[in-house]
Amino acid sequence: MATEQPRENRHDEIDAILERKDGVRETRDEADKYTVVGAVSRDTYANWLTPVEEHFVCHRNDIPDADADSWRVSLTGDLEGGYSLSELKGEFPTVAVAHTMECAGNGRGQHRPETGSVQWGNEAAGTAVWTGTPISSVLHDQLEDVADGTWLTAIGGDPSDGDDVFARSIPLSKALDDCILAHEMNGRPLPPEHGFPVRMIVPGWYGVNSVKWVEELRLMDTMVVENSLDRPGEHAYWQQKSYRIHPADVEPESNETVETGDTWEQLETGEPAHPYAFDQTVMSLIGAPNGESPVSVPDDGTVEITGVAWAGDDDVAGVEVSTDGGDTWDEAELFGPDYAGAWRLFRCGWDATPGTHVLASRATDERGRRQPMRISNPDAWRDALEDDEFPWNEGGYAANAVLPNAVEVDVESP
Ligand SMILES: Nc1nc2c(c(=O)[nH]1)N[C@H]1C(S)=C(S)[C@@H](COP(=O)(O)O)O[C@H]1N2
Ligand SMILES: [Mo]
Repeated sequence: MATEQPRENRHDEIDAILERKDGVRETRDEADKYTVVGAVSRDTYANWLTPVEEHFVCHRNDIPDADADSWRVSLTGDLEGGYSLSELKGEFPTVAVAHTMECAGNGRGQHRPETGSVQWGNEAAGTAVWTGTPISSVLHDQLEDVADGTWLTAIGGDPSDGDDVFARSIPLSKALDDCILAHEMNGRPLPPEHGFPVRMIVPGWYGVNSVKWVEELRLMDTMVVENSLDRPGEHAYWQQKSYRIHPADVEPESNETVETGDTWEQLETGEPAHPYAFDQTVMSLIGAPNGESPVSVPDDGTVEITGVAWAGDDDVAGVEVSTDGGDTWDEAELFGPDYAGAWRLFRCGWDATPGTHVLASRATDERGRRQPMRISNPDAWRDALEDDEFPWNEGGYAANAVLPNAVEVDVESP
């Protein structure tokens, strides 16, 4: 199957991206399939806005050679028609949304034993302001009599070197709530690797849902399953097989629908048995100190620890910071911009003493769900959450454990 083959072009793509973006570096991909670069430094997580140069990139197929003038987004399934890029820009309101994009595989490299594929540490997250056209405006005049439980499937125009189609479905309710077809990133035209000329942005949901190079939006009674689409090839790989959270040696079942897009709720309830990577689980990262160079204590003795915390569709309720590797915790202060779907900055003063210290952060969302301390062993799947562990899973998805993201900091004597 296509998705198992190494991809020739990925190294050329990565080299070209590294030339344009000096704030990212290549990430190890065991299978040599993905174009993957991630944030060079934790400094990215000491700031609210991620410059394009520092924003990670992740995709499986070759970047399509797109012409903005002839690109079209067709509306299919229970929809009809379609729009060129200039029609999308000209016929509908333009909005901007702030979105923290995190690859569902962020933290995969923290799984022991290793899970294969892309070995992300914590460098696959970033917050950008995306400009584009609201899905609710594009679909507005075609949505009379639409039933609850309808799904919207976005299909990428990236040519697959096998036969899988990059198609991802989200509940129509989410699409109408806050999703956009984006054509700018941080006020600049969309770079090719981020989806030029037009991509979905699904605020607060894992990156895989934000389909790049969108060429078709399809309204359906179910999420995409095999034979859902009017085109050749395998349709459901990216929705039903890949990006599912499951223990070792399991092939997840295909579902036509699920009750909730809340990934954590699916994990907790076991419904469906193998959750989908939809909205992002509660997570935080310390950005400063970055652990790369020693810290000198300022005259007043207090070092400020700064980081970011996010929780998908939910708000971050609070963040705790530890300076002793997770033994004791202090409450941090949330500050700065507060947009749904985007991370919050946090800060906490630290009376630093000379020596080596392990700093960690732990966020809780508005529903009281807190980041677990570590990733479980592979056989602890079902009980993991109760033991304050994130369930090791074969794809390495949705990991949000505290300790693997801790940062070791040397404090110099004055
Ligand atoms: N068409 C298409 N869209 C895609 C992908 C892809 O392979 N093809 N990769 C997805 C994944 S896994 C992620 S994490 C995000 C990354 O978006 P970025 O590269 O702009 O950061 O794009 C998503 N959209
Ligand atoms: Mo991803």
